[in-house]
Amino acid sequence: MPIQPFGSGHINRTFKIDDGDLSFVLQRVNHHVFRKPEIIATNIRLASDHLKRNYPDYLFLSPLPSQTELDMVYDEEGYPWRLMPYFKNSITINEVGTPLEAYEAARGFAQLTKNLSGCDVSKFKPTIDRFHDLNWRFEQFKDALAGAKPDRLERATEAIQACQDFSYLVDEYSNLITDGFLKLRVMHNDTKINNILFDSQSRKVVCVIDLDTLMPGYFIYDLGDMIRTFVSPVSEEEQDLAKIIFRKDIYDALLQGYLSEMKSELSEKEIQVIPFAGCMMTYIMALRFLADYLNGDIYYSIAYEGQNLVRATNQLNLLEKLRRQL
Ligand code: GN1
Ligand code: MG
Repeated sequence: MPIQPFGSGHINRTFKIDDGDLSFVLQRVNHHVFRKPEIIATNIRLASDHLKRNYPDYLFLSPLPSQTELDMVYDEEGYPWRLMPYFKNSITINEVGTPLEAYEAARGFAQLTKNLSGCDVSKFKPTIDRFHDLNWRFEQFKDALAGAKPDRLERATEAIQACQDFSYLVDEYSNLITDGFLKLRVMHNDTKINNILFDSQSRKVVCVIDLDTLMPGYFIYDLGDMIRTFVSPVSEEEQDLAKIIFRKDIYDALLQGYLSEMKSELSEKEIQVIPFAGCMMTYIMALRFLADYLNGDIYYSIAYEGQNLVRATNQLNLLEKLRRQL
């Protein structure tokens, strides 16, 4: 049975299996990152039950049960594995090409949040604690700075300075959370463009994928990560900073698609913080990539030396451009 590496995730290991007419996606969950993988399974189960009851036609990607009816099977090293269906004629993209793609993808993520709005959010547990808590990520960045080797500090001087210059966003975030008007919802929490499956012909959304971080959160996390990954024509891997631009038509289409599902769910005050969402999520990724570079690349997988610094620099450049526009 042919098995080959698949996808572009930074954390789990993913394979595609072809078995005659049928294909599957096999995934080894990184239990160093997801310390309690069973929480992933429970959250997905809760969401899936709710969706089956209330939106039977909605396509939600649950793992296939094992022979013993388990969602995940552990290997001798303690890694959980799971199997998912692979949809023929479906594709993922790493950059948004057209406003229609932005509209469709944003609508897809928004529909998930909307369809889950009737769930009891208190039953969902965090699969990673304080995942998008900007205060926490800034603390981790400071710890990484304190423990970094001199050569890495030296190479990252500019990026470190930029991260410090943008730290007023941490205060804005804290104030927002303290104000308490952001509603806690069940969010996807990893809404980058390549976590949407498109039909290769119609370019309509088939379903959202990568549900590891389906857990309580605020809408700014999902909308912000879409802004972060949709508006620029190049991905977070791009080294040529001149290619990073803010595409207003894509931004507008993204918001239209998102609000076509979520407008009725959001309060006036929530709508007002939409521009902050994109900046906050871009900043959090800059901090996370830079902290990982300073820590010696222990979290995100890298293909070449210095890749996490490249990613951080890319995100800081995007952040500057977002700040000018939003
Ligand atoms: C990680 O592994 P992947 O590519 O699904 C990360 C996300 C980041 C993303 C940046 C659990 O996602 O938070 O936005 O990289 N996931 C985790 O590409 O840390
Ligand atoms: Mg992910």
